[in-house]
Amino acid sequence: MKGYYFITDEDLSAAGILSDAETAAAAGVDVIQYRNKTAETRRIYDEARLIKKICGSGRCRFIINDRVDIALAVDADGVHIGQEDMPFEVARRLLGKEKIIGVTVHTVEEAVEAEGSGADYLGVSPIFSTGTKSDAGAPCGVDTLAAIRRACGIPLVAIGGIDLSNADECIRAGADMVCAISAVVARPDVAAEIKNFQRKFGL
Ligand code: 3NM
Repeated sequence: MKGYYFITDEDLSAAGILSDAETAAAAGVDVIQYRNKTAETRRIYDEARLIKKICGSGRCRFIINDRVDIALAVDADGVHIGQEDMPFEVARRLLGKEKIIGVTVHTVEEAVEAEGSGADYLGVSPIFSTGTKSDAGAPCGVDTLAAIRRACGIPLVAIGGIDLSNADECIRAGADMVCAISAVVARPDVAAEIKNFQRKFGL
Protein backbone atom coordinates (compact mmCIF):
# COMPACT_ATOMS: atom_id res chain seq x y z
CA MET A 1 0.00 0.00 0.00
CA LYS A 2 1.54 3.24 -1.12
CA GLY A 3 0.52 6.63 -2.45
CA TYR A 4 -2.75 8.47 -2.54
CA TYR A 5 -5.69 6.81 -0.74
CA PHE A 6 -8.98 7.70 -2.37
CA ILE A 7 -12.27 8.06 -0.43
CA THR A 8 -15.58 9.00 -2.05
CA ASP A 9 -17.52 12.00 -0.77
CA GLU A 10 -20.79 12.77 -2.48
CA ASP A 11 -21.30 16.10 -0.72
CA LEU A 12 -17.94 17.54 -1.74
CA SER A 13 -17.58 15.92 -5.14
CA ALA A 14 -17.84 18.25 -8.10
CA ALA A 15 -18.00 15.48 -10.73
CA GLY A 16 -19.91 12.77 -8.83
CA ILE A 17 -18.54 9.81 -6.89
CA LEU A 18 -18.62 7.34 -9.79
CA SER A 19 -16.70 9.72 -12.03
CA ASP A 20 -14.24 10.36 -9.19
CA ALA A 21 -13.78 6.62 -8.63
CA GLU A 22 -13.14 6.08 -12.36
CA THR A 23 -10.60 8.89 -12.32
CA ALA A 24 -8.85 7.43 -9.27
CA ALA A 25 -8.74 3.94 -10.80
CA ALA A 26 -7.37 5.33 -14.06
CA ALA A 27 -4.70 7.23 -12.08
CA GLY A 28 -3.55 3.89 -10.64
CA VAL A 29 -4.33 4.37 -6.95
CA ASP A 30 -3.84 1.30 -4.72
CA VAL A 31 -7.08 1.76 -2.78
CA ILE A 32 -10.56 3.11 -3.38
CA GLN A 33 -12.72 3.45 -0.28
CA TYR A 34 -16.47 3.89 -0.68
CA ARG A 35 -17.77 5.97 2.22
CA ASN A 36 -21.42 6.90 2.62
CA LYS A 37 -22.70 7.47 6.14
CA THR A 38 -26.18 8.73 5.24
CA ALA A 39 -27.80 7.08 2.21
CA GLU A 40 -30.31 4.27 2.35
CA THR A 41 -28.95 0.74 2.25
CA ARG A 42 -30.25 0.02 -1.27
CA ARG A 43 -28.41 2.99 -2.71
CA ILE A 44 -25.25 2.12 -0.80
CA TYR A 45 -25.45 -1.43 -2.14
CA ASP A 46 -26.03 -0.26 -5.73
CA GLU A 47 -23.17 2.26 -5.59
CA ALA A 48 -20.86 -0.28 -3.99
CA ARG A 49 -21.53 -2.72 -6.85
CA LEU A 50 -20.75 -0.05 -9.41
CA ILE A 51 -17.53 1.02 -7.70
CA LYS A 52 -16.43 -2.60 -7.34
CA LYS A 53 -16.71 -2.90 -11.12
CA ILE A 54 -14.63 0.25 -11.52
CA CYS A 55 -11.96 -1.19 -9.21
CA GLY A 56 -11.99 -4.42 -11.18
CA SER A 57 -10.98 -2.51 -14.27
CA GLY A 58 -7.85 -1.27 -12.52
CA ARG A 59 -5.53 -2.77 -9.97
CA CYS A 60 -7.03 -1.10 -6.93
CA ARG A 61 -8.38 -2.71 -3.81
CA PHE A 62 -11.97 -1.90 -2.96
CA ILE A 63 -12.62 -1.01 0.68
CA ILE A 64 -16.00 -0.09 2.17
CA ASN A 65 -16.28 2.25 5.12
CA ASP A 66 -18.04 0.81 8.16
CA ARG A 67 -20.58 -1.42 6.36
CA VAL A 68 -19.42 -5.01 6.80
CA ASP A 69 -22.73 -6.24 5.42
CA ILE A 70 -22.26 -4.33 2.17
CA ALA A 71 -18.65 -5.50 1.89
CA LEU A 72 -19.87 -9.10 2.13
CA ALA A 73 -22.76 -8.49 -0.25
CA VAL A 74 -20.56 -7.15 -3.05
CA ASP A 75 -17.43 -9.17 -2.20
CA ALA A 76 -15.29 -6.10 -1.59
CA ASP A 77 -11.63 -6.52 -0.67
CA GLY A 78 -12.27 -5.25 2.83
CA VAL A 79 -13.65 -2.66 5.20
CA HIS A 80 -12.45 0.37 7.08
CA ILE A 81 -13.82 0.73 10.60
CA GLY A 82 -13.64 3.53 13.14
CA GLN A 83 -13.54 3.33 16.92
CA GLU A 84 -17.34 3.72 17.06
CA ASP A 85 -18.07 1.14 14.35
CA MET A 86 -18.44 -2.62 14.69
CA PRO A 87 -15.83 -4.16 17.04
CA PHE A 88 -12.77 -5.40 15.16
CA GLU A 89 -13.14 -9.03 16.29
CA VAL A 90 -16.72 -9.16 15.06
CA ALA A 91 -15.80 -7.65 11.70
CA ARG A 92 -12.96 -10.17 11.37
CA ARG A 93 -15.23 -13.09 12.26
CA LEU A 94 -17.78 -12.02 9.66
CA LEU A 95 -15.28 -11.22 6.92
CA GLY A 96 -12.73 -13.98 7.43
CA LYS A 97 -8.95 -13.89 7.42
CA GLU A 98 -8.45 -12.99 3.78
CA LYS A 99 -10.26 -9.65 3.79
CA ILE A 100 -8.52 -6.39 4.55
CA ILE A 101 -9.60 -4.54 7.69
CA GLY A 102 -8.34 -1.01 8.28
CA VAL A 103 -8.94 0.73 11.59
CA THR A 104 -9.06 4.44 12.38
CA VAL A 105 -6.87 5.40 15.35
CA HIS A 106 -6.14 8.70 17.07
CA THR A 107 -3.47 7.69 19.59
CA VAL A 108 -0.48 5.37 19.95
CA GLU A 109 -2.49 3.23 22.41
CA GLU A 110 -5.34 2.72 19.94
CA ALA A 111 -2.82 1.98 17.18
CA VAL A 112 -0.97 -0.68 19.19
CA GLU A 113 -4.25 -2.28 20.20
CA ALA A 114 -5.57 -2.34 16.62
CA GLU A 115 -2.35 -3.83 15.28
CA GLY A 116 -2.40 -6.42 18.06
CA SER A 117 -5.96 -7.37 17.14
CA GLY A 118 -4.90 -8.08 13.57
CA ALA A 119 -5.69 -4.88 11.67
CA ASP A 120 -4.15 -4.86 8.19
CA TYR A 121 -3.53 -1.11 8.16
CA LEU A 122 -4.29 1.96 10.26
CA GLY A 123 -5.93 5.25 9.35
CA VAL A 124 -4.33 7.87 11.59
CA SER A 125 -6.65 10.83 12.01
CA PRO A 126 -7.31 13.66 11.94
CA ILE A 127 -3.73 14.78 11.37
CA PHE A 128 -4.78 18.40 10.83
CA SER A 129 -8.09 20.11 11.47
CA THR A 130 -10.76 19.32 8.87
CA GLY A 131 -14.20 20.60 8.02
CA THR A 132 -15.04 17.45 6.05
CA LYS A 133 -15.89 15.23 9.04
CA SER A 134 -17.78 17.14 11.70
CA ASP A 135 -17.04 14.65 14.50
CA ALA A 136 -13.38 14.09 13.60
CA GLY A 137 -12.18 15.49 16.92
CA ALA A 138 -9.00 17.40 17.73
CA PRO A 139 -6.06 17.04 15.34
CA CYS A 140 -3.48 14.51 16.50
CA GLY A 141 -0.67 16.07 14.46
CA VAL A 142 2.31 14.61 12.66
CA ASP A 143 4.10 13.91 15.95
CA THR A 144 1.46 11.33 16.87
CA LEU A 145 1.75 9.89 13.36
CA ALA A 146 5.53 9.57 13.82
CA ALA A 147 5.06 7.94 17.25
CA ILE A 148 2.58 5.45 15.76
CA ARG A 149 5.12 4.76 12.99
CA ARG A 150 7.70 3.87 15.62
CA ALA A 151 5.25 1.65 17.53
CA CYS A 152 3.59 -0.21 14.64
CA GLY A 153 4.76 -2.12 11.59
CA ILE A 154 1.60 -2.20 9.47
CA PRO A 155 0.85 0.40 6.78
CA LEU A 156 -0.31 3.84 7.95
CA VAL A 157 -2.75 6.07 6.10
CA ALA A 158 -2.70 9.73 7.17
CA ILE A 159 -6.07 11.50 6.91
CA GLY A 160 -7.70 14.77 7.88
CA GLY A 161 -6.93 18.26 6.62
CA ILE A 162 -4.25 17.08 4.20
CA ASP A 163 -3.47 18.98 1.03
CA LEU A 164 -0.48 19.32 -1.27
CA SER A 165 1.16 21.80 1.11
CA ASN A 166 1.31 19.49 4.15
CA ALA A 167 1.39 15.99 2.61
CA ASP A 168 5.20 15.91 2.72
CA GLU A 169 5.19 16.31 6.50
CA CYS A 170 2.96 13.24 6.75
CA ILE A 171 5.20 11.22 4.44
CA ARG A 172 8.28 12.26 6.43
CA ALA A 173 6.52 11.17 9.62
CA GLY A 174 6.05 7.72 8.13
CA ALA A 175 2.73 7.64 6.28
CA ASP A 176 2.61 4.94 3.61
CA MET A 177 -0.45 6.61 2.11
CA VAL A 178 -2.17 9.97 2.44
CA CYS A 179 -5.85 10.64 1.96
CA ALA A 180 -7.12 14.07 1.00
CA ILE A 181 -10.80 14.48 0.23
CA SER A 182 -11.67 18.17 -0.08
CA ALA A 183 -8.28 18.96 -1.63
CA VAL A 184 -9.09 16.55 -4.48
CA VAL A 185 -12.76 15.84 -5.24
CA ALA A 186 -13.93 19.43 -4.82
CA ARG A 187 -11.38 20.61 -7.40
CA PRO A 188 -12.03 20.93 -11.14
CA ASP A 189 -9.26 18.52 -12.24
CA VAL A 190 -9.45 15.48 -9.96
CA ALA A 191 -7.01 13.46 -12.08
CA ALA A 192 -4.35 16.17 -11.86
CA GLU A 193 -4.77 16.50 -8.09
CA ILE A 194 -4.41 12.74 -7.57
CA LYS A 195 -1.32 12.65 -9.77
CA ASN A 196 0.19 15.49 -7.74
CA PHE A 197 -0.20 13.39 -4.59
CA GLN A 198 1.08 10.23 -6.27
CA ARG A 199 4.17 12.09 -7.43
CA LYS A 200 5.06 12.84 -3.81
CA PHE A 201 5.56 9.08 -3.37
CA GLY A 202 7.58 8.78 -6.58
CA LEU A 203 4.60 7.16 -8.34
N1 3NM B 1 -12.19 10.62 8.47
P1 3NM B 1 -10.35 16.14 4.21
S1 3NM B 1 -11.25 12.95 8.76
C1 3NM B 1 -13.23 10.64 6.24
O1 3NM B 1 -10.63 11.81 11.41
C2 3NM B 1 -12.49 11.28 7.33
O2 3NM B 1 -11.35 9.81 10.97
C3 3NM B 1 -11.54 11.39 9.32
O3 3NM B 1 -11.31 14.96 4.62
C4 3NM B 1 -11.15 10.97 10.66
O4 3NM B 1 -9.23 15.52 3.43
C5 3NM B 1 -12.04 12.59 7.33
O5 3NM B 1 -11.21 17.00 3.33
C6 3NM B 1 -12.23 13.58 6.25
O6 3NM B 1 -9.91 16.83 5.45
C7 3NM B 1 -10.97 14.02 5.59
